[in-house]
Amino acid sequence: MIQESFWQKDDLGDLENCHISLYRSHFSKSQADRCLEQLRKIEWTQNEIVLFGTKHLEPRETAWFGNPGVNYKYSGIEHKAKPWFPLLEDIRTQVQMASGVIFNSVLVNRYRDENDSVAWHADDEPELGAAPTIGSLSFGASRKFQLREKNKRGKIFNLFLHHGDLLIMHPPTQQHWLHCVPKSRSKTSERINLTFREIIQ
Ligand SMILES: O=C(O)CCC(=O)C(=O)O
Repeated sequence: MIQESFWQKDDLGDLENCHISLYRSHFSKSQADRCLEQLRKIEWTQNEIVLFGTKHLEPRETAWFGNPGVNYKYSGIEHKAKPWFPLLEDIRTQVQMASGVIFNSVLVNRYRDENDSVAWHADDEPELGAAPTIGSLSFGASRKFQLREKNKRGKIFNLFLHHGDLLIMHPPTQQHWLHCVPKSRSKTSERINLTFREIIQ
């Protein structure tokens, strides 16, 4: 059963050029538990990223899956797609049905604990095209997800993504807004997040 809710206007107002749908518990607890258990077995990589000219280990682990030849470059790293496996194909079908968008790839992210994070960014690399839709599904620990407008020191909007929640970021969100998952101050267990994308080839 799909439970759909959108930004609560009371909390967030009308966010200009930000179009987001949030489906709470899109996967039931038992489905989400099964996904988390299987996704844990992925072969993870911790990449080096370059920040202000210095190399660092990315504070999370990732894996890139997609159709043959669908490669993706971000933070200076070229990711070669590993082939889909049955669970990932099933999840992709469900995310496609909810979003109405066909995805040819997914970046799977593993936040091992409260110290893992992803910095402010937009999914706006040229290979995602001018108007990308991102389908983001979360399993495991709840983490804070933040949004703020690009090029502005304006308000930061917070929401928590829980086990089984699906967030769709529609166009033109990536052109105008940044998002991040900050480190958490409280002790946090593992979270696995999947961001489905369409790479234009
Ligand atoms: O973990 C998340 O919820 C967001 C991940 C993300 O923004 C990304 O991988 O580009």
